Order: sequence, then structure tokens, then C-alpha cells
Amino acid sequence: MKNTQPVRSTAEYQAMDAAHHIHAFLDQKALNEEGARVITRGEGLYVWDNEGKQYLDGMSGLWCTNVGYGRPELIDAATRQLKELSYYNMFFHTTHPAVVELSERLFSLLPGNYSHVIYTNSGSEANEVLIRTVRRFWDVMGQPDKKIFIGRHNGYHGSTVGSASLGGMAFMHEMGNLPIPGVEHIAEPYWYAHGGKLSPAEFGLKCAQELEAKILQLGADKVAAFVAEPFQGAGGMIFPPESYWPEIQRICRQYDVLLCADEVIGGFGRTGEWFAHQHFDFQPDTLSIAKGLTSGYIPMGGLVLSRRMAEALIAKGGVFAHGLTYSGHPVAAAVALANLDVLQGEGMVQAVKQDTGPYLQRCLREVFADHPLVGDIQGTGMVAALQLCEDKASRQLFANEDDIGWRCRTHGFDEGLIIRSTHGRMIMAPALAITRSQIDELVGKTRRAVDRTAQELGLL
Ligand code: PXG
Repeated sequence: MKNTQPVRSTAEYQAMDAAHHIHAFLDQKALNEEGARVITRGEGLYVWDNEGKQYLDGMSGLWCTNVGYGRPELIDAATRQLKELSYYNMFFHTTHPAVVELSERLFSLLPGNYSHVIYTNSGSEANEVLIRTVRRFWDVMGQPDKKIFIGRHNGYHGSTVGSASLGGMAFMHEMGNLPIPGVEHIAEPYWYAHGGKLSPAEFGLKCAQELEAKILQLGADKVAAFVAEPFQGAGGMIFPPESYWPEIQRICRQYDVLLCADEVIGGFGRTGEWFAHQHFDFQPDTLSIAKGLTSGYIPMGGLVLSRRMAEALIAKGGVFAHGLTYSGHPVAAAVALANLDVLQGEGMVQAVKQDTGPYLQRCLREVFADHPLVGDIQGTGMVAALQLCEDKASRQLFANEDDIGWRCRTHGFDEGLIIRSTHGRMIMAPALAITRSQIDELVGKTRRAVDRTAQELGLL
């Protein structure tokens, strides 16, 4: 597929961008010296830059374009809805068909213990709403002292004040005096880096039991909820040991602490199940969703509530003092519904579970098991991470792993592959629409990027 003619030169776009735009999560001064990559087009699994260079997008945008780029069904749904009803709100006793249809479809995909959703525009907002809704729930349950949230170090729940507080990114907390009061953190279940001599199972239990210790320290009557991603996404695609989630669930149930799963990355088929908590086999009380809900074509997120929570809030809560202008936006809802039609109609989630997911995971393990730079391969379905390490036997990480990961990712870009580094982990999460031959391309290009990095380090 040919790239369309650039309207402006890349240098022009870069200069205009540098003049007016503060980017996400980077040193703006350094970017302005280097110039931003200008992406102009996307189709299927590929994007093109302003120079016409093609990239296989190994991270589906930002873990969100689950059906791939440019699907006409989603584009047509947006166009139809824009013509029919371009905007209306959910305030003042009002609804509209697009959002009603979407809600019904969403709960046809979810287990029966969930019944209601509060729509937002993003994952960060879903987690902001989580804080207020959980606190409100405990108020109406007659336990107004249950207010504290427990999150995890290196967890990611968004970039707004509340959601960044729930998250455990120290460098984010440094900006803007976070976390807010009433949020505590426990260790992340990252066995490769922190497990020491413990087996993964022992380490998983140890990390989970930190939750129990924290609840006992704070008082169970003060703790509202534990919030976590089923697997850590932005933190490095870190999969917890198998012993972790059953123990977390036992602790939450024992102390009547709500279990809140952040499904923003894991939801909508990423693991081969519709939601990642189903892959890990635990039953959260709330689900934060976004990204794959619309495959990123248009912003939309939400907070899914268990029947127990929704019934209590509806029966006893009175006025729910929350609402966003764009909650349940009709165009977003129409696109989400079309997205779910494609995911379901083409059996994409099933394919990830039964065919393409196992194939990707098998190829990665075959290609990288004996690689001198790769100490561990984690993942399931359409999400995976390669752990780069200095010494495989002792699981020694590189002191400058950020730099090495970044170099590897840059080699990936040279090879025409978008892959992401998080510290020393090379992480990938391509669109669920990927074919076996595109998986071959993804693994082959990743291999060349990792090999080039290993050669620079004198390991190959
Ligand atoms: N929860 C999780 C688990 C996420 O991954 C959010 C909440 C926030 O969603 P919004 O829509 O507000 O961005 C996210 C977002 C990365 C990266 O570098 C990941 C995210 C965002 C930006 C970068 O992996 N995830």
C-alpha cells in the first residue's frame, strides 16, 4: 500500500510540533533537538511515517488498536452516528440508543456478576471514578471509614491526580506531590528482578501476603480496596507467578476489601480471554476499561461494577454526584459497538486463544530461549515481554538496562518494527487481527533488533 503524499515536510511538522506541543512522558528539550517521528497513516497492522517508511506496529498504538487500523466498519459506524446524533448527554434523565445498545452488548460479554457501567473518556478517568465510587459504596454500606486504597509499586493506572496516586510510578509521584492521602502501595510481583532465591510460587505468595500485612497494619475497617492490573502493562508486561492472584483474592474476601482490576490493557481479548482476570481466574468487584473497548479509534473508557456494588449504590445511594460531558458519547458508543461486532464476528479473541496467541508465544520461546541477551520470556495470547539480562544464571540485570532496552527498541524501528522498551524489558502487544505470517515478521524483526543489541554488547 502506497503512502499518500506528505502535505508538509517532516522538518516542518517537527518544527511546528516543537513550537507548540508538550508531549507525553518525555524530556521535551531532548525531543525538540531530535524531532518527533511523524506518523501519517495506518492500515491493518502497519503504520507509515511522513517519509513513507512502513512499520509493523508491534504495540497496537498504545496497546489499543485491537482490531488493527482503518477498519471500515468502525469508520462507517462513526460516520452514521455523526449524521444521526453527533452529541447528546446522559444528564437530566436522558439516554440514547447507541449507549443503550453498547451497555447491553458489554454485559453479554461479561460474567453475570457484573451489571452496570459508568462511562468515561479514558482509563485515567475510569480510575478517578473508581476512587469516588468505591468510597461512596462503603458509605452506603454503613462503613464510612473504609476509605484507603492499596495499589502496587510500579503499577500504572493513569496520569491524573487520583489515578497516578493509585499507580506506583515513583517518577510520576515526584511531579505534583503525589500520592494523595489515603493511598498506600505494596510490592509488585516481579519475580525475575526481585525474587532472589525464592521460587516463583514462593515469591508470588510473599508479595500477595504483603497485602494482608498492610491491611492488618492499617485496619481492615479502614481499607476500601486493592487496585491492580492483572498483569502489569506500562510497568513492563510483568506476569505474576501463578500463586499470586488466588492468594490476593483470598485476602480481599477475608477482610472485605474490594478487589479492583484495571483491565485497561488486559481487556477486550489481549490474553485470549475477553478480560485478563478470566485468564488468571479471579473475580474482581470492579473492572476499569478503555483502549480495546473502541480499539482506540475514539476515546472511551468506563468503570464496570459488580451487581453487589451497583445494587447497593442504586438502592441506597441517592444522587450519584458524578458526571462527565462526554460520558457515553454517542459516537464513541457506536464505534465501540462496531468494534465489538468485529472482534466477535471475526472470532478474533478466540483466534488469539486457540491459534495466533499460542503461535506467537511458541515462536518467541523457540527463537529466544537460548539467546545470550534474553533471560526470560513472559506472556500469553497477544502480549509478551523479553527480559534482557547481563547474566542468565544469576538473573543479573544490566546496570544501564534503560539504555540497552532503548537501543534495542531503536534497532527495531530501523528494521521497520515498532516495539517498546520498559527498562530492560522488550514488550509487544500487536493487534489481535495479526496473521501467522505477520507474527513471523514480528518475531523475525524482533530477533534482528535483539541480535544487533547483543552484537554491540559483544555477546554475539
Ligand atoms: N490503566 C492502565 C492499566 C493503563 O495501561 C491507563 C489506566 C490510563 O488510560 P488512559 O486512557 O488515561 O491513558 C493505562 C494507560 C505505556 C503506556 O507506556 C501505557 C498507558 C498509557 C500510556 C503509556 O505502556 N496505559
